[in-house]
Amino acid sequence: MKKSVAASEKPVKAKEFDKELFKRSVEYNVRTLYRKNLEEADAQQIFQAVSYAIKDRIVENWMETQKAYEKEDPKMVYYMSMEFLMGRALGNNLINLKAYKPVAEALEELGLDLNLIEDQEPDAALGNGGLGRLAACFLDSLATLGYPAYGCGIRYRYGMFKQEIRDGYQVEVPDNWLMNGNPFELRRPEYAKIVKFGGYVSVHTDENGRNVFTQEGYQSVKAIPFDFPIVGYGNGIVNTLRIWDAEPVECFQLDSFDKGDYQKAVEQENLARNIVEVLYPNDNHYAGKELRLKQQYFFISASVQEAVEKYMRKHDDIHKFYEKVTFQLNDTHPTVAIAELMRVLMDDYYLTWEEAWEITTKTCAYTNHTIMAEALEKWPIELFSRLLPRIYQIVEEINRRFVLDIQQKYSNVPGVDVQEKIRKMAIIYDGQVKMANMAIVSGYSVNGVARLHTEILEKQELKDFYEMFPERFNNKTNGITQRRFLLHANPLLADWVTAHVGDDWITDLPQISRLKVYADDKKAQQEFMNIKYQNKVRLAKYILEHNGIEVDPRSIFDVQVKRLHEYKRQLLNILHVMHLYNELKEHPELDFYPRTFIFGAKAAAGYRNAKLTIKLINSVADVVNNDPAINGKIKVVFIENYNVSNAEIIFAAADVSEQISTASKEASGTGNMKFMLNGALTLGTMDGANVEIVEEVGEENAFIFGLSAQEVINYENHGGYDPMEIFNNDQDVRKVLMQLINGTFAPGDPELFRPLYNSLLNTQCTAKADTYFILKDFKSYAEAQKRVEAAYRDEDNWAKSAILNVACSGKFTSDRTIQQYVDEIWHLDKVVLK
Ligand code: CRA
Repeated sequence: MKKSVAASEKPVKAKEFDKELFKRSVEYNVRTLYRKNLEEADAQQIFQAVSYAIKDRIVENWMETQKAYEKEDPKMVYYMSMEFLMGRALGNNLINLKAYKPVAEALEELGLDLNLIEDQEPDAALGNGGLGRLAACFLDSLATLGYPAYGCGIRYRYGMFKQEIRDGYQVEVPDNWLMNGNPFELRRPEYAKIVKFGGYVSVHTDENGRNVFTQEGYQSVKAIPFDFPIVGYGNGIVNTLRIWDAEPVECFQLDSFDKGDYQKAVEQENLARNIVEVLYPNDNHYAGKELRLKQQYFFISASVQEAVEKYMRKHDDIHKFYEKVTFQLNDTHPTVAIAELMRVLMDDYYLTWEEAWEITTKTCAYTNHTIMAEALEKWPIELFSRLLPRIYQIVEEINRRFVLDIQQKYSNVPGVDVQEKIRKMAIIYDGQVKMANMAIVSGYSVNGVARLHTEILEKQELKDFYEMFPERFNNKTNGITQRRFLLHANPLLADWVTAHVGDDWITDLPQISRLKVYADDKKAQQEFMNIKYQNKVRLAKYILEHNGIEVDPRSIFDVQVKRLHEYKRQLLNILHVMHLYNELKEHPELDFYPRTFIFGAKAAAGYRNAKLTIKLINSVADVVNNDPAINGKIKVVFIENYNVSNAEIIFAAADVSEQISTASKEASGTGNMKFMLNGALTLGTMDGANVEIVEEVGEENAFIFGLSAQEVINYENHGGYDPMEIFNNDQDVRKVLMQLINGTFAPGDPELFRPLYNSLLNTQCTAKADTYFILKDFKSYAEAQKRVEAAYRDEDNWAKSAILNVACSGKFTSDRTIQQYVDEIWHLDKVVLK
């Protein structure tokens, strides 16, 4: 259902770029901001001056877009997310304004290099990994497709930590990304909101006989929004990412209850200071910290209040809120929005429970991003009710009614154990508030992020809910924006694609399939391989500058970049590198195609095995890279501080894309799609979106190995498998495992890697071993790697497969994902600027 609410169907052309005006404005900005001329200004100052000049242009479009929204009054999506991993803004804004090349030229005329200027910008790293980057890609697609949208999040003072590698270990360094100010953001104090924590709820009956609930004795924080422009590609649309900062409410202006309570005033000030201080650096893992729940309620309460106020500025009937607004909850982190919306509707607008429930359940939709048990958010009742007393009352009532529904539905059904249903499905159970259950019960849509993932949700993880509400469940396979990950990240390939099939792919990625006819063309193959080579040279230069390691761009670049997590099995990769090294040492005559194994990964600060895996990779690198006996045939590189901006360089240079998670564990993956778009071949398990990637490109153009998701699940349901059997029978596995504990890679401290060894074998049998099936999949992985090598030797055929990967990547644009969200969940109106 696509509606267009504007008169003109033709998208406006991006305004002509006025080079001279732009140059003057850069010079002017340097002068007024820093009292300097261009020659005197340093690189950071020039970055600021250029960014402000670009922002001037964006602001024009921003105002026009918001005016159009105001006039057309379309339905809006509020994409609520604890994370937006935006990366750098300048280059992306230029790309989407279609001004990248002219600006680069104008700067060159001023004696400036746009690439170097872009490097001055710190990444906006307000996210951990896939989930946060997905949110950023979605914003790009929403603006490009012309859908009215707000991103709602937190303006963390410190984003994802910077990773330094010292002596092979990860060291976390604070990411003070706002140090030099942020030229693109806009502070909007006029939209500030008050958010209340703690205290208690008092009830009294008003003159109309209504029960009125008020929170008393609370602490409050002032939420101040900062707006970021989200520029659509070439269509003049600019949407808004609104992230909230916290400030103390007017100092020592306490309400009557608090009067004179100095202690409380100080606490309030501290609360404001702490609440947005830092992003929790966990990916796919729930830590259960009180401050985290405060963060969640803080930005949700502010966003929900604003959404309702904004709606009421234009409409008079709150009952129809859901006709103009939808909330998409990015995982369970923003789920408290459900109870907050109920609270606002009942306590501020005096709706009955039934009225508020009708509106809320038609407004909220939930995306599930993982089946990993340790990621499930469950808050202790004690903490939840102490921090959010009114919200807790509402959650209790949602739960009470839902439990009644379960009883009603299943009491007379033969063979159904109602108590068991309640145990699994209740929102409050066992002293805990279960956020996923609340999100499913209180919304109109539940979606997974790849077909396999959604199937597992329906058939296993959320089976009971699927049985009760089958119509709510749906799949939305993730996607990525080709504007950032091809047009900006890989200009050589982008130009080559455009030269062959035109530039429609920029906003219509499936058009890229027209490249297929060139897959067998020798000239095209050579051009493609030449571009890949140049991108490998660019990455090699980065590695030399940042890691001091020399790598050969003629070797196979075999890349695994993503968060460090046991289920993603970087350990499998490095164990296999150890195995190859052993083979080369034993058979120096072996005809071995040179290979560069590239890793990049941040580990959560408290994740022991993940951090030790980083140390192992670096230790193996030390030995292998410096062993003259293997003649440089294997190089191992750990790229420090993997982030969005260096990712762009890395994807462009990859030959092999390692997507080797234990099947069933990676909900989708999105890095896999970025590699494919840049012509790397997938070496992976049948997990997450890999399944759909292989379906698009054909199994002959990928390297698939390992247990299937169903096989993994079967083992898990029967208590796991016995890795000891493999250890006893497979010489290769046995050898690399022994090397973990005999000091081969840690001569001074042979016990260093014992915890990794134990995680795989656990000879004491006190805990389950190898829960990620690393040894089980080792052989099949090693064989797949042999196929990779053989395939790479046939250069023409490799080029053909690589081109086909690019050509078949059309499905994986986030434009497609967003269009499906719009058609099947949100039902938004497209706005076209006149
Ligand atoms: N860690 C999944 O693990 C998925 C992204 C985005 C993740 C990835 O496979 O691509 O979400 N899950 O959908 C998650 O964050 C809380 O769960 C991720 O980024």
